[in-house]
Amino acid sequence: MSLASTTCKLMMATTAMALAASASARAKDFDIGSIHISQPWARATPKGASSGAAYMTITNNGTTPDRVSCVSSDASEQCVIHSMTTENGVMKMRPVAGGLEIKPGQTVTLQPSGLHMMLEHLKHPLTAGGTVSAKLKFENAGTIDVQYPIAAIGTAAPGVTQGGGTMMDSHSGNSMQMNSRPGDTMQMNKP
Ligand SMILES: [Cu+2]
Repeated sequence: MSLASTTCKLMMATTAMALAASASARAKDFDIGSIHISQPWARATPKGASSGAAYMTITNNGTTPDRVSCVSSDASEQCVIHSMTTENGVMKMRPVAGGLEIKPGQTVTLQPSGLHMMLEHLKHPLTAGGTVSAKLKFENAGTIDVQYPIAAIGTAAPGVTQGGGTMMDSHSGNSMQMNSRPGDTMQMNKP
């Protein structure tokens, strides 16, 4: 767990930018049954990282709750949906037991510092410009393969045009909600 959590801390570095960026959806959307998946993306991993993360927005347009879990990924030996919480100023993540519930009419967003798909035991680094494929299983809607375009390590969100802007390189850690206490793990925000 320690290796994975280190990766998560690194990923949180750009949370503020991810939230601030209006991500234009260049990624392909996916539909299965009454489930709609938009903005799938993954973050490139630094050399030697044992795990990476992927994100997306899931909407349940149906009338019954559904539960999603990650079955497998082509880039890692394991794929698990994690939740992330703050306990005493320290971020902790744990597997979402029994699948992530999406209620009728609900939209759930997996994003840095929140719910995410953890790609554990990477077979190879996640390289910017590439794609990760993962198999998701919805209890009701069924199973679907989703492609996650890989954004650069310092990137906030997919499809955000660089346009010469360098906001993604800034480390405005103070704008992170959970980065309130000096010395806590959130200070480790430089990849
Ligand atoms: Cu995780």
